[in-house]
Amino acid sequence: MFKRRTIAAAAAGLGLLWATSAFAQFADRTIKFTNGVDEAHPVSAGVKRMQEVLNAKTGGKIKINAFWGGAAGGDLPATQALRAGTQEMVCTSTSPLVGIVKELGVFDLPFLFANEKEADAVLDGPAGQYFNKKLEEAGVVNLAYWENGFRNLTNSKHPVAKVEDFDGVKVRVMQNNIFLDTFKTLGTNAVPMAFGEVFTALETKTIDGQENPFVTIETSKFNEVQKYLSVTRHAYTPFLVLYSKKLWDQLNPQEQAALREAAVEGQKAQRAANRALNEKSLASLRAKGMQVNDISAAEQRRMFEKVKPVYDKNVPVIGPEAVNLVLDSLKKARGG
Ligand code: TK8
Repeated sequence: MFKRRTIAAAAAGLGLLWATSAFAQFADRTIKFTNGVDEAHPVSAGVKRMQEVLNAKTGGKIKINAFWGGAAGGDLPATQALRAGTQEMVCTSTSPLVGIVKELGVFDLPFLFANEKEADAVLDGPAGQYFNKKLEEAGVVNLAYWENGFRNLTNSKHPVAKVEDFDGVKVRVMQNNIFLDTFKTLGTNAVPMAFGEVFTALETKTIDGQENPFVTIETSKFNEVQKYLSVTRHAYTPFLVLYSKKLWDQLNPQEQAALREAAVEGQKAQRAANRALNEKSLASLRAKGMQVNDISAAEQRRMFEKVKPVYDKNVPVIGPEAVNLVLDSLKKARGG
């Protein structure tokens, strides 16, 4: 009996030794990860998957500590914290980052992508790599492109179903000049504002409307303070999963590989969850009392015609290199 126990203890000891040495290249790390969306948003499915992969790859040594709903501040200040090396990770829309990487503005051009397949083809191909390089030069490493989704307008004033209906509606836009231009050109009174202030501004009627994907509208409960939803699908602004370059450079290659792999696995889970939820969110917003206005293809074309000057004005600001790269990828994706 005694002998058996000794053997068992010795075996357990060996196991422990093996486990320790198997993950010896990983330091114990807790990574701060922030974002603006609620925990109910599929970004959390992505983070959950990331953590599973990290557990398997690092024996649980790398842990993600996620802060939801802007609890740890907005995406732009977080991105600046990454650049300074005082925070590890943020999941952010590209749009508030155009002051850091102007080329990202291409994703703000209205009606650029028609569907998720086109977005994936651009983001997961050479164009995506191009933006990753620009981001890295600016002090942040993009581990993967996740999905926010196609953006749609909501407001509390009146139904918006055609171009003329935008007139005079006070709409919050992201802190981004192309969005500001687009919504001014459509006739709204556009106001740039950080995401964290939107719910209260809608509630107090400081603004009439905002624009975001169905899933974000529902998980951020905007339906509680918004009556009308217009299926405009006017932009697809990707989520970036960023890591501080300063802190990234302090990781060893195994740690970097584990994090990259986790973010890419997370991407699959996050996109799948987001896409599965998109139509459900629309149905649920309807069930919760929102009045939904579909935008006909003809009306969407009229909107596109109206915002064409936004392209003329902003393509030189974004830079033709980035724009052409994305347009070429799109052409390929469309089989042209
Ligand atoms: C969430 C934001 C948000 C974005 C916005 O952190 O600001 O409207 O669409 O979803 O990235």
